[in-house]
This record gives sequence, structure tokens and C-alpha cells, in this order.
Amino acid sequence: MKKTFYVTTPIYYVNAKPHLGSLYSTLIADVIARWQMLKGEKTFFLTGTDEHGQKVAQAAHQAGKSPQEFVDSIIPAFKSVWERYDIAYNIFMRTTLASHKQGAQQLVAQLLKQGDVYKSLYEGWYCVSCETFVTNKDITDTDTVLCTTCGRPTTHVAEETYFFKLSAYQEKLLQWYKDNPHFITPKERSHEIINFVESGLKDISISRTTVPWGVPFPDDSVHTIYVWVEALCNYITAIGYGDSAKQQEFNTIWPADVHVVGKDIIRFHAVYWPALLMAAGLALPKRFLVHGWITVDKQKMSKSLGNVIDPITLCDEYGVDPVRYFLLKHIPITQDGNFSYADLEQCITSELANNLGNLLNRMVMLAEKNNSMSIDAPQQFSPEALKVHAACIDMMHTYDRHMQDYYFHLALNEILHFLHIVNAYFHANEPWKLAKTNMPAFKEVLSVVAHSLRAVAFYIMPVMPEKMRELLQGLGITYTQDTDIFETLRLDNWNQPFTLVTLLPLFTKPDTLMNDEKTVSSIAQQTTQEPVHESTIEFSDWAKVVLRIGTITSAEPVDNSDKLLRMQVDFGTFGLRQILAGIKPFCAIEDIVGTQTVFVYNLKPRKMAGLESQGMLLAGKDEKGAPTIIRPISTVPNGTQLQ
Ligand code: ME8
Ligand code: MG
Repeated sequence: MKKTFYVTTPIYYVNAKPHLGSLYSTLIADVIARWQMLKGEKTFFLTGTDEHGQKVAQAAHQAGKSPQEFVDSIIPAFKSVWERYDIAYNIFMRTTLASHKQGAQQLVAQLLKQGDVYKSLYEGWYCVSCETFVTNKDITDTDTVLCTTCGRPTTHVAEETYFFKLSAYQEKLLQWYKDNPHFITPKERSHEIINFVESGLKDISISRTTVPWGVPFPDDSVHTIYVWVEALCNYITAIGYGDSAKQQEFNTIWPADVHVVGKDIIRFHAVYWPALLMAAGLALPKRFLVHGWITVDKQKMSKSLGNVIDPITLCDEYGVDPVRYFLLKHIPITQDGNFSYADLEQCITSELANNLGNLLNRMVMLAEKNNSMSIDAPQQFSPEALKVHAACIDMMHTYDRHMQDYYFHLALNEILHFLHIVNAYFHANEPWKLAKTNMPAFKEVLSVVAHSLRAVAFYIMPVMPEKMRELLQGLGITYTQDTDIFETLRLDNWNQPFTLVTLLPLFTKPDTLMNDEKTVSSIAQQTTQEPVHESTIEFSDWAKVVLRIGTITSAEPVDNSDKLLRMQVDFGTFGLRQILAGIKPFCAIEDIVGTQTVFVYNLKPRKMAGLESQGMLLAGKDEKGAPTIIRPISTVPNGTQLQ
């Protein structure tokens, strides 16, 4: 039987609901699965949740619930985000399922029986946030031992535990990395792991006696299995490991073709997991795709830092597919990528609305105006048209190559490049004039654009499934996931007839509103919902920001914007400035003119709706989420700096 293409995401801790970072990994896996389906592969896509361990137990305790009640209460939040974002997983795995517990126990029992696991005393430190035993060699000062990964204080542990003989697998692992150079992608991560293994592996502790919220250790229920070892097993228990009735199914799916993971958890995945599999006599996964972090102001977006962005708020505002596209196009998989609303809005406006959506729109409008909604492919294309055809074939090859390397941003860049070529061709041929003078030439232009857009739609389909389905509708094509595969589509064969359909614009340009204020306010909103470890800044960081009080001397609405007000602000001896802010729906102009309030005075000038804003208004948010400006209790001289 043909091997199923198997792709997985990390299983997420259920100590809080998913955020943009969790969405990012899941989205990558979804795009990989959809891409493989288009290539005609049978695929299996696994995601799920990591529900045991101290971290989750603590979160449950804080919420005043039993661990099981607590984890059950968080699951709907994960499922609804995945559903909203069209994440087409096959199984949502939960580590509290009986089948998982049984499978994990079976694996550990086998290692115990073989002598790969032995009992001894563990003395050292444990980081609950990372669920990690902190290795002795990383420790200098035993008073306050901080976690080498996350920097938080660790707890001292001295208990009898079971150890896995990881040290026995050092050479085998090194040989494996050597024989399988693509095992860990990208290369930087691979070097990191090889260095780590070369520096010497110690046996690892794989059980706890003081963590009752876990899977009981086989034949010794004083212990629970260390949460990481048990969690890794989900990749096999989800597809039938440990269940003899599912052995055959398991054999067609395992090994995983790609495990998608963030760089924070690569050591568990690319060292511990392969060693455990070697010990169990199971095949090793083919590849780890390791991505960087989504950052906000250069810091990792994380539950514990409280700077997370809620994916639901984001798609409510911008739509699901534009957010999916943005995350893959603008965050190179090999690097960390900063999230900003300004970049997202810019991307939607220029790449999606102008470059892609408008091309379809303009073509269909022109066809409609000239009664040419049905177009046949010309018998022979002109040399100009053939150049576009050649560029299309080029785009498809290059896109395919980048997708094989999982370089989504480069693949999508190819499409943009191709769309520029098609747009240029469309304009250079002035089809609106041809419609009056040369109907066959006019129809040829339409055919070229329609064929180009058909290819583009299928290639971006894994990234924007809904929008590309719509685009195809505009070309009169109904998409069927099960049968539409590249092999039968023959996108290089430009002999299609099209029956165009008028649609609403595919993408709407976002209002350029208070980009920076929005970042700040959405972070502030999140921080009230979860326990926060505030990160601190140096005094010198604070000293960079100049806040001044000024009087708003005039304010007027900006054309073509629902939200922006253009204000003149008097900063006394520091001058008069034009500042824009997205507060129009929330206040009456007569209420704010004459008012003193606070502005970031030294922010680099930026364009909003085509106008320059020379500073930024600061505002709070009232209970309904509407911005409210801040006034000094008594009048101060204009230009006063806050300190
Ligand atoms: O580590 N940017 O769960 P977790 C990009 N349960 N990706 C991010 C991210 C960010 N800012 N923040 C989180 C665990 N992620 C374990 C995994 S697997 C057997 C067990 C993503 O909830 C990224 O994939 O802390 C990271 O590796 C994962 O979420 C960690 O999720
Ligand atoms: Mg984490």
C-alpha cells in the first residue's frame, strides 16, 4: 500500500488558549498537507494538545478547577481557532485519551524490559515553564538557579526517578545526522543540534514521583512518565501505536514525513525523540521543519510574556486568508519575524488587493463591458502572450522547488513576481482600446490573464483556500479538492475556455488606522486576561521616547478613511505639527479641539492615507474598547515633556 504523507504540529500546552504563535506552526502544517494533496498524495495531518504535567496542573489549580475539568474547558478554544482558520487536520490528539496513555506506557515498558531504562536518584533543578530538567553543567550559582532556556527560577528536585540511557545513542544519532543531511531543516538548526550531541549526552530522567497529573509509569505507579517523553509519543499513538487492531494503518502512515516544530523545542524533538524511537526499534521521522519565532518589538510572542495577539480578533478585522498569507509570506521560515499591523495592512493593500484582486476585477469588468464573458483560447498565441506563458511555467517550477524546501516566503514571492509580469502585459496591451479596434487581440489578452490567474489560484490554494476558490469562481471554474490535482489540471496547457463571472472584489484594503496604537492596545487587552511576568526595560530605553503635551488646535476627517482624523497640534516652542489618529468614530471634533493631551513627539514621521503624521496620539480604552484621550488635571505649557 502507498505510504501516506504524514505531517504533524507540536501538541500545545493547554495552560492558555492558542495565540498567533500556535497558529503559525499549525498553519505551516496545514499548508504542507494541502500542498501534498494537490500533488496527488494521500495525506494525514495531526495536531493536538499536551495536557499533562506540572505546568498544566498549576494553571488548573489557579483556575480553581480539577486538571481534567480545566483541560476540557480549554479544548474548545483550540478547536474553534483551527476551524475559523480552515485548518484541515485529520485528528485532534489529546494526551488525556486512554489510547494515548496506553501507547506511551507500552513504549516505556518495552524500554524498561530491554534495559534501556533504569532506576536511580535524580538531584537537580526543574523548570516548570519549560517542563525541563535543567542540566548541571549549565549551573553556576546554586542559590537562585535560573532556567537556561527561559530565564525563570527553577525548583530543586531530589527524587528517585527512572532514567533513559540516552548516552548509549550518542554515536548512532551523530551517524544518523550525517547520513540524513535534511533531517533537520534549516541548516543552522542542524549544526546547533549536532554540536549539542557532540558535546556529550547524559542519560535523562523520564519519570517523576511528585507530579501526580501524568500517565502512570508501567509497573510502578508511584511514578508518572515525564511529560515530554509521553507527549512525544502522541505522534505514534495518534495513528494506532499500541493498538494491535490498528497495526496496518500505523504501518502506512509512520514514519512522519515532516514534524513541524518551533526552535524552542528542537532538542526534545531532534535528540530525545529519535533516540527513543531507535530504542523502540521504530523508524525515524524523515524531517524536522524548525521555524523561528513571531516576535513583537523583538521579543518572542508568548503566553508567559503576555504579549500575545489573539488570532480571532485578527481575522475578524482582516479576514482569514489575508492573515494566513501574511504569516507565510512575511515571516521567513528560517528566521524570527516581527509582527506589525502596519506590515499586515501594507501587505493586504499592495500584494493582495492591488496586485492580485484588481487584476481579476479589471479583466472581468472589461469583459463584461464588451460582452465577452465567454472566451476561447486562441488557436495560436502571439509572441507577447507566449512570453507570459513561459513566465508562468517558470513560476510553477520555481514555486515547486521552494515548496520542496519548505521556503514558503520564497514560493509566494515567485507568484508576486509573475503577477507583476501579467499586470505589465495587461497594461502594455491596452485591452480597453483593443476592444474597439481588434476583437481577437482583445480576447487573447483576456485569455492570457485568465490562464495566468488559473495557475496562480491553484498554486496559492494551500495558503488561501477560500479566496482562491472564489478566484476560480470568477473564472467560471468550480474547485473540487479530491480530484483537482496538478497532474490532471495541466496548468501549463493554455487551451482552456473560460466563462467569467462578476464577483465582489476579492480583497478589501484595510483602513490605515492607528497602526501603532492598535498593537499597544491589543497587547494591553491580553495582559489583563493572563498572569503576566512583565518584561522590564532599561532606563536608557525609556529615555529614548519623548512624550510631550500639546493642544489640538484643529481636527478634520481624512478623505477615504472611516477612522482617521487629521489634527494640528501646538507644542508651544516645539512647534506646530500635523498628527493623524484613528479616533473619528469615537469622539466629536468639537470635544477635542482646544484639548491638551499626550503625544509621542519623536516618532519617525509616517504616512497614513497618503498624509504624513508627525507624531502619535496616546489614548486609553474605555470599557467598550473605544479610545479615550488623556488630559492633564490642570493646564500645562504646550510642549511640556513627560518624565
Ligand atoms: O512546547 N512564534 O507546547 P507550547 C512561533 N507542549 N511559534 C510559536 C510561538 C511564537 N512566538 N510561540 C509558540 C510545547 N509557538 C509542548 C510541545 S510536542 C510533543 C510538545 C509554537 O504550547 C512553536 O511551534 O509551549 C512552539 O514550538 C510551540 O508553539 C510551543 O507550544
Ligand atoms: Mg512554550
